[in-house]
Amino acid sequence: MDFKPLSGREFPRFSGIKTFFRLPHAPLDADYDVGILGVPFDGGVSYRPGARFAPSRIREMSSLGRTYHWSREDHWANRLKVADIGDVSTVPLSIEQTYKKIEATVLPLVQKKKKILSVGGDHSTTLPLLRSFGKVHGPLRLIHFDAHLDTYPAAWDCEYHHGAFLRHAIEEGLVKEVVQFGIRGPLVSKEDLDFATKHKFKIFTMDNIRNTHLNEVLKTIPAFDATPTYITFDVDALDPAFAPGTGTPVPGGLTSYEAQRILRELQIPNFIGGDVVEVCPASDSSDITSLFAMDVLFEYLGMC
Ligand SMILES: [Mn+2]
Repeated sequence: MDFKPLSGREFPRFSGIKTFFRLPHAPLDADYDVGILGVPFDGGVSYRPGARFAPSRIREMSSLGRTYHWSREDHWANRLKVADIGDVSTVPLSIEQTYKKIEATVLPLVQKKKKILSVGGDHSTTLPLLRSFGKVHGPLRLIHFDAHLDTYPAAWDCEYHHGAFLRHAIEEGLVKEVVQFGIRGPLVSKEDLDFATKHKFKIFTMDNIRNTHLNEVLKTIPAFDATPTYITFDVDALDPAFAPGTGTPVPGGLTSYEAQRILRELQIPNFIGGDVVEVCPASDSSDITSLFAMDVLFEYLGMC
């Protein structure tokens, strides 16, 4: 297997069987460096369902993906063996069973030192991914793009949902350091911030990002050391004008360009994996949210 994307100059980008970035679909045990994995599960959402359909739509839109990163001067397809490793088997009626299946699939890959980029699914799916990475590399640094803190308590007596993955990841000792981008109100109450304050999150709120010129904000991103680092990107970090296809939209978010600039600025010596979550194709317009999710994956490939 050559792990090269199908060339758009030989086979037009609307042709071919859809895989992430037109890469070969490889079995889990194939000899790739980076596996792109679909996680089609949305049983953890509190508002609009539909993220279970995101991996297939993002495969479709990633036909437009390219292989050379201009600002990083990096051609990932020449440097890495990357494959579409298919979808995790999920259980649409059970978050607990789905968590077990995600971890059973991903943990052995992480143990073999594979980098895994996952395509959700709702944000509840990040917890079993962090369990897999945290057990091998942890405790981790987490870079988290989101409108929401995702440190919330149980809802409807359900401990696990898409607004609680980060609280669990910290309580379980998987994550020791958090840097967030795109966070904004309104909150349910002032106490919503207590968990983030207690655990010393570094938060770039929307006000922090917009109060000065973007170039000045980028200079304040910390220089990261070699702590194993995972990035999770909830597309609701973007303003709904740029990412309407999402489960819990919040006005006043990042533009797609601001998000690209922040991602391009990140210098991560030990990037171990990442995910992009909460794309809801049924609420999207012209697939712009799926297209952006493809772009996040592209940025991750430049960091691998
Ligand atoms: Mn989230």
